[in-house]
Amino acid sequence: MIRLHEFPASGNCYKVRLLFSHLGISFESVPVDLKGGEQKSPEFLARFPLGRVPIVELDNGEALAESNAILCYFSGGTPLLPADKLARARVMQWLFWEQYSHEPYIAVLRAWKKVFGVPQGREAEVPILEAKGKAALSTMNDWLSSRDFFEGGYSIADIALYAYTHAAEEGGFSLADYPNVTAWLSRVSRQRGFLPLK
Ligand SMILES: N[C@@H](CCC(=O)N[C@@H](CS)C(=O)NCC(=O)O)C(=O)O
Repeated sequence: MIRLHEFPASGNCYKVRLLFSHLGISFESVPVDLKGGEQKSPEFLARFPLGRVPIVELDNGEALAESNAILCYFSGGTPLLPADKLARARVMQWLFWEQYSHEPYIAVLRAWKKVFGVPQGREAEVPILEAKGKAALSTMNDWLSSRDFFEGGYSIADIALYAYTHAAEEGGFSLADYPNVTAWLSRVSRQRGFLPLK
């Protein structure tokens, strides 16, 4: 049985649960106590050196970290990761963009405001993250003005971007300002196997 090491409130872990549910992949959930720092314990790091969740352990004992790499691994050979070279690269484009230009702002603000609190001494970063998160939502809104999904049909690009976008209001963003994004969120929530973050 595949084991998913995860933290329930994490959008990065939610991506993997969404994918597994869509594809009908069974797994065992292994909770990791992020608030207690379990992911940085010597025992955890000895097994999973990247020290973050999600991590999947495969049936053969191999482990894989990084949410979007996990999405790629399990979606290979399915319509969620197109076979066409350009379409596949465009899906990757959005996966990389999500990690560099979206998640570091929208997910971090949500984590600070909703889960862990703003770390002491980092309050001045909040307006910067807000501005960069809004820029990311605008980029998505523009791209979605002429498309139903990020690349062709429903793909892992949509799963990766859905995870933190749909929860952006928990980080203080107003999704009503991005109508193409809210319409897309609704389309994603109607896909097979959809399940809420919690
Ligand atoms: N780029 C990684 C980010 C993983 C990540 O930041 N995970 C968070 C939970 S959402 C975590 O484990 N945080 C604990 C820590 O950084 O010590 C991915 O997409 O999987």
